[in-house]
Amino acid sequence: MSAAWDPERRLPICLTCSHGGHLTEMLLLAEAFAGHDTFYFTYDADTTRRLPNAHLVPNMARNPVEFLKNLGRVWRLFREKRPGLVVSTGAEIAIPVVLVAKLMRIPTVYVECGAQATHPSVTGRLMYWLADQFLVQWPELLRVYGPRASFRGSLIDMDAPFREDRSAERRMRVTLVQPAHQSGFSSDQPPMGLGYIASVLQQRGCVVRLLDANVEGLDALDTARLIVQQDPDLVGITVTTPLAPGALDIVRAVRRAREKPPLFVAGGPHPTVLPDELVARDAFDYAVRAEGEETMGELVEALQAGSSVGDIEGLSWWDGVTETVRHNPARELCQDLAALPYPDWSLFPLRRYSSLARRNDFCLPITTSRGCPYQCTFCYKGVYGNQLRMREPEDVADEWQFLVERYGAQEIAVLDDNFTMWEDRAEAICELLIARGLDRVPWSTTNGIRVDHAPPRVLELMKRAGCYRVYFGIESGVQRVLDLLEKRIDLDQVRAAVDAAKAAGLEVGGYFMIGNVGESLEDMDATIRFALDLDLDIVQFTIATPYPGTKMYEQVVRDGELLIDSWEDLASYGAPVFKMADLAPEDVARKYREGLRRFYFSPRFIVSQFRQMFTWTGFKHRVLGALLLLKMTLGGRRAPAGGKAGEARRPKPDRG
Ligand code: B12
Ligand code: SF4
Repeated sequence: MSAAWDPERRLPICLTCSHGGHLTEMLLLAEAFAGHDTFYFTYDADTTRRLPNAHLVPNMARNPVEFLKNLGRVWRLFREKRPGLVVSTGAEIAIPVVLVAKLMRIPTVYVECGAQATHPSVTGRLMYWLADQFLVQWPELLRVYGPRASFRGSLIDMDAPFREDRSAERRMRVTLVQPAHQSGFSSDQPPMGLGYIASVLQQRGCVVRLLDANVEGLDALDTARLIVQQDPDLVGITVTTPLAPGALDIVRAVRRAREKPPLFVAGGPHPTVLPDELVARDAFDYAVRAEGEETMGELVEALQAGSSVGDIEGLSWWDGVTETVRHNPARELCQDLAALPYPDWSLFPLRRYSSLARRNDFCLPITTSRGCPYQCTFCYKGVYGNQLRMREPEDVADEWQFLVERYGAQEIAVLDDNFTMWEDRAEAICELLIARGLDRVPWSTTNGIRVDHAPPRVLELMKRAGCYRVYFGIESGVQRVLDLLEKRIDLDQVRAAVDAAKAAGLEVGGYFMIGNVGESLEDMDATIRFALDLDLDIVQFTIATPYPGTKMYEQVVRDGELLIDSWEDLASYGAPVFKMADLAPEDVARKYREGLRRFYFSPRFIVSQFRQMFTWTGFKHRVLGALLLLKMTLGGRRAPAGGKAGEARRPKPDRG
């Protein structure tokens, strides 16, 4: 650091970045220099426009005229502001800034937190040469980065090594992957489980990359090709049941391509319920069962130390000596959710996600609790269990604020199974959102809340705190079916909750299932009528689907017939996947389409959409939604030819 530097003295400081690719770092820098008068010099872009005190200039890439103009702009700016320090992250934009700073004898610091640490570009090298200090990690930042700090980069200035420098160490390279859905329809949302795992790995010194094959539209072979190119030491794949065949395809393709393949770890619902399906000599080396943070952390520590994995709770692994799958004892549920790091969204292609169920495309998720004490027969709860664990309101509001301020999230999706279960806590969270001005950012409870935990005062406060829509898990309009599903709600509670939410000014969405175990044709009709009679803005009908590990799955395997050829078929929204007693698959498919058609093609719904067409996202979502509905209601997917339940339990063999 320059001799003139005194952190106690209040200084004007110029922070420079290019298009906001370094936005996270720039905001962290501002935080690190809190107490000084910081201002930004950046390119004019969507991301940078949100920065406070920003001087926005046109992009000068390959434009010498703009380069010269920027020299003039910086000169005038610095004459006016007289900065005591210039700190830059982006290389190209920093060149005129640092040149002028040199002329004006202002100390300059170059902070590079990305790949340039190991592979500096030409402009990066020029910056190292120009700047007084060439830091890719900055001691000041330790305070705001927390434990991640010492791993985010390394010191380039070898003559004055920073004592936390880890650049010489061999760090484990990890690629985290979400496979693409190979069939069915699903909206694109960032996989939060991988976000948590990424943060845990970075805390342990790993270099983490993320590949969301789903949002990038990559099939198994292309995903494998990219993994081979990245050449990681370890690949972690998130696996729900329908993703299991695709995940295995990826692993086997990488294994075929590499003489010395990386280690493969599966995590998520499917490895939790059926680890034996994934762990094998030619497949995954490890399966992390249930919550993954602690287990994965201990696994990479053991791998880095070369020690045994035999004691790591929650882990299943391939034992090459006995050629068997070993299952270590289960791990206790995490009791201190506040101790978990926030998911690292900076690794995700955030601008690529989009969901028709949101108002804004740039929406980030949050979970404020884990677990659920209910036992609905269709719901898989192997990951988070029956014990409800709630985060403190302050902790929730802190992460919420972080998502809005650091990433610029335009909407928040609450993914909890039970956001309002403790009503006082939900109210306290809402109060904090209002107090911190976060009520300006719209949010919704996308995974549904229970109708028996939706009193008017909570709903009203949610609305005031920025919530625009609640979804309720209603499932059926027939009490007998609700009882069979062990939902533990009644139809009066449904009506009361929907009315209360509408009265609070919220949009209301209802989740319904058609073709449940024990349901008759009349029951399905009654459910559709019930859904139409409620004052709902959105409905989602799904065909009841038994996932392994649920009571419904046991019922179907015991008393009926699964009609699937592969686990992939369980991602279908349009085709029945089981046959049972009087429940004919053709009737279920017909009623499913009828429900959608009668709700979405009703004049009331169509008229209600007009006022939402006046924004670009609103218009786009409605056009895409209409196309999707046409596909689902007119075509639908034909029911699979069917195989025996026993055969269907195994995923398809590798398709090469
Ligand atoms: C949000 C959500 C979605 C979103 C986004 C999914 C996504 N890409 O992340 C959408 C709407 C797209 C969706 C779609 C589907 N979903 Co969904 N979804 C959820 C929900 C509500 C929250 C998921 C979440 O983010 N949780 C928070 C994160 C932190 O938890 P997590 O992902 O489980 O991750 C933890 C562990 O599993 C583990 N882990 C996860 N991945 C990895 C990877 C590694 C390497 C390691 C070590 C550990 C690890 O560590 C994480 C931290 O503890 C859950 C219910 C729930 N309570 O979890 C259902 C749930 C995951 N969905 C489910 C289902 C069935 C589906 C669909 C099949 C529905 C359909 N008919 O198409 C599709 C399949 C989509 C897919 N990617 O495979 C089931 C899964 C059952 C099963 N056996 O697979 C669940 C559990 C609902 C339920 N209770 O039955 N879903
Ligand atoms: S459906 Fe909802 S209430 Fe029922 S067990 Fe699952 S998370 Fe709990």
